[in-house]
Amino acid sequence: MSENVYPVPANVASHALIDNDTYLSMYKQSIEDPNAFWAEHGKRIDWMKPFTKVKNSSYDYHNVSIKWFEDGELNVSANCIDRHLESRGDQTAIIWEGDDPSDSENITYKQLHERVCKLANAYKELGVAKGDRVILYMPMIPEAAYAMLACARIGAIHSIVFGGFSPDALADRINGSKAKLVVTADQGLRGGRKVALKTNVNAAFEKVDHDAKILVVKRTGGDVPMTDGRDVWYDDIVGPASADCAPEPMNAEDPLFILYTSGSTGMPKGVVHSTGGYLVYASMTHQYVFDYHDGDVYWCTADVGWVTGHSYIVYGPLANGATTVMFEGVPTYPTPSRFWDVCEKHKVNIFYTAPTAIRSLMGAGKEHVEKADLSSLRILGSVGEPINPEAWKWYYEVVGKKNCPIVDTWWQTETGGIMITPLPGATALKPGSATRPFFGVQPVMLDNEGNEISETECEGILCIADSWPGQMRTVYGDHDRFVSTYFETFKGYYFAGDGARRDADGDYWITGRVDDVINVSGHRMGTAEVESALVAHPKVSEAAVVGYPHDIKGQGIYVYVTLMEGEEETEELRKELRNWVRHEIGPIASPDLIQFAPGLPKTRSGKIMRRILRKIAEDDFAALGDTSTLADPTVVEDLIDNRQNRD
Ligand code: 6R9
Repeated sequence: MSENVYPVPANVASHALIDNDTYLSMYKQSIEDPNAFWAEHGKRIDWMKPFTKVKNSSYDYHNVSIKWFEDGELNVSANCIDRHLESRGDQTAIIWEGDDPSDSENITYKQLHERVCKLANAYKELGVAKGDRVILYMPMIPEAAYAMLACARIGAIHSIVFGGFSPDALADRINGSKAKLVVTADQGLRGGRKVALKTNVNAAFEKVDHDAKILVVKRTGGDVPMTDGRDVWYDDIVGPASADCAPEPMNAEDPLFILYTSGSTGMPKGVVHSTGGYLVYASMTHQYVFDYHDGDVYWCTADVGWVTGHSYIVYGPLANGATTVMFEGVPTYPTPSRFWDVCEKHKVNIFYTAPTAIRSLMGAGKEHVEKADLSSLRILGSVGEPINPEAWKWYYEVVGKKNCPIVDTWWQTETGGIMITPLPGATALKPGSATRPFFGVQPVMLDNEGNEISETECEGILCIADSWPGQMRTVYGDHDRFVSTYFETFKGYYFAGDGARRDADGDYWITGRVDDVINVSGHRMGTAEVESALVAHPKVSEAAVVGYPHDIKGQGIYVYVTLMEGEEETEELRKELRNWVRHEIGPIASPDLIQFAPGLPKTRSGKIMRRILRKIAEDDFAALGDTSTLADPTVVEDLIDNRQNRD
């Protein structure tokens, strides 16, 4: 094992904010006396009314309640903008890098202030008030960040829907949150191709069940239909708006945003994040995990449609007065050198991306990396799925030239911020391990019966024993679902849905989901969602969806479908089903492999045995395990004979 441990590089250790002794003593205090620890660190942000209470949480299944800093008042946009104006008003807050390499813009904190205030006033003019919901369906342009911060400024709650989701998925979220306003662009631009955002919003509005307005940023100038009285061009209303807008004082526990995410059952849940605890946690993790120093240029390649974009493109970095890069394009356009060209162009010091991107760029060859001057890089980060050691080593050696630590950060939409991670100046690295908990985070390993495993070295289900400030507070409109999803399976713990291994040093290795959630290119998807889209097709009688190992995406989507009586199994129909799912959910849910299955393996009580389907999808049918409870064992032979993923 020892040859696979990478000590903290000396050049990083000598300047790092946190060394190992500091980590150990701060961690100890954060667990032994969370009230004292967070009372101190809660002051890292500005409060309009200081808090007097710190932690007030219960994981008791009958009474789950999570509150932090509950009597404090603050405003997130004031923390991300106003408080930096005096000291760094002319510093770049956002470096925007367009899809086209010749398109970029630096936005200072002063400019950010003016643009956010004007937009906040435009929101008010459109009838949006404190507590109202605003849906953002945006490309990666600076207006996406303005739109988030302007909501925070007036106390409106934003809910971002990733631009790759379909009109149906968008309509569900507009209706589910009863949003008053949708902010979008005429079209997005990714990899030289146009994304029909406004057209999708128009289609979604055919299903929207209440009155709402649409604010449209002109990005491409493409011809898009506008409806009088409902649709407004951004420049028409924001241009003349006043740049004076006082930030609304918000209670620490007021919701800042809702973000829909997939779970193992039913439709996506609206994860609700708070104002105070969330910002304290996002900003603190951003500073320490990335060892952020004043003046550093920091780039997180995520989309703002995912939680990573919320916490680590916008809220965490801006609360810290950082310079944050926002990238509109894709890693391979116009060439597979794009990421590295952008690092060179903006002299990026800290770079945070997903293993799926690393794997695909690794496949393109190291000459694309070596062309660029990457000497500015100091810290590398990974998020979204376990990083396989091969990709880790390539990232470390080819991109980081063996002197940039990789922080492999494990966390979730629900956790608001990073939970298990190395700290650059404190933690020895092991390729594939997220290593140790962040301050205030108490991971525990449980066996299948829910007993805590006391041995250090073990494998089990990863749960968290107590609350941390960034934790989600509820499922929007459905607190019971919050309780049953996260606190019922293992009473007294937050159940994350992941399995893990803990090694003899106490370092954590995340092994993947233990529920029916799959992770495709770092995007979370409930198999139930894809199944329900499939069975909505008139020719499908039954469907089962599982993940299978995929070289680039991490996991691919493997679909078993049973057709209605008399329907023919054709290539044509495969294509049709693939398009159907793209249309129902969005391109990210597009099935990779579709197997027609006259029968699915079921127990006598009618439950689909996914374990078997997973094995067949993995092309590992020699190890099917116990099949004695199958109602009809012959279906398995047919499934094996017709499997789609063979070597
Ligand atoms: C931030 C984010 C959460 C799920 C999570 C886990 C997987 C994320 C990981 C990781 C291993 C890492 N995951 N980071 N697995 N190592 N460093 O990705 O949020 O979209 O909600 O996904 O992603 O399975 O449970 P989200």
